[in-house]
Amino acid sequence: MTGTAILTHGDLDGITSGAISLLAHPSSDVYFSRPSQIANDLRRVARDSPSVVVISDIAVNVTLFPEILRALERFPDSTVVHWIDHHPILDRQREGLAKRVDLFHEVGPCAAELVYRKFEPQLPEHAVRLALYGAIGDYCDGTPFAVSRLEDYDKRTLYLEAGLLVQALQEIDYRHESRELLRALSLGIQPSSMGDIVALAMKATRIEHEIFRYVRQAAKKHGPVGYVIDMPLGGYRGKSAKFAAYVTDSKVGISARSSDGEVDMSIRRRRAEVDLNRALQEVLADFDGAHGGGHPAAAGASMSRADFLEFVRRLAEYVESIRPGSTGAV
Ligand SMILES: [Mn+2]
Repeated sequence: MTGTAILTHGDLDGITSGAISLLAHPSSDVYFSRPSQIANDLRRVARDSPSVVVISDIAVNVTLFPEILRALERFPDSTVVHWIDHHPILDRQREGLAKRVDLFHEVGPCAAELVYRKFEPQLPEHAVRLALYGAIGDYCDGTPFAVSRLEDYDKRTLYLEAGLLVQALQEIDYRHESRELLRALSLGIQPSSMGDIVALAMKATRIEHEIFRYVRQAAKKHGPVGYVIDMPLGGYRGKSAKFAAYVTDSKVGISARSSDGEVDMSIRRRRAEVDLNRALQEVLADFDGAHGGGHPAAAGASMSRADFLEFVRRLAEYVESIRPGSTGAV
């Protein structure tokens, strides 16, 4: 089999990463995945014995790590597996992964920047714009690469184009429509020329303003943590977590949604040095069946609904214990 496969995340950084990988490996099969699903998805892709697999913007989940390694073993030795990511990773997992995959990992840049740098010699000129959209989408636009490449254009225009994508993605079904978007981006079509994307971006922006008003009156506060739970509208999780921090004048904001006795949340920090990924590793260890993680400034978690308020209390304690100048290292 000589086919190639791309597995990437469904957010803007993931979509642009996938679009750049597609430019480097034309006519690949494209799949959207996520940390909790990557082992299953790899097992499925391994059945086709592809010659090349590119995995991008998928964090390595600590609990599922052995399953990921087992899934990777199913590929023939001849399959080249690229794993390109920017989420924090433990040393022993980095070593374990690197035994089977070509691992390109840095914390700081977005995944799209890394995919671009990895495949740059094979890429057309417009791919750099996709890397910059990914960087803007993931708040990773301060890297030396992003700063210098933004200067090659009028960066205000790039922010508009990236902003249209960020907003439209709030309203897009990520499996179906995102695949079309990924292909359109790889073809070099600009977001401002995609009528449906522009319309969705405007709709999402109006909804976002409504959500801000809602969070302002509904958010609750516990110490340095502001939170909102079960907003009348789904989605907009990262944005409403930020709003919850701001409107309660807190260092950390949470936007949570409960269903079937479980609660799932996005967590963001505001003017705080706390490393949210590290905070979650510490705090979640005490809650049965809870899991979560992500980046220092943006993370997610899920747990039993019954544990939510206790989790907020414990997280508040943790945030209060962080001294200025430290990030939570022990
Ligand atoms: Mn990312």
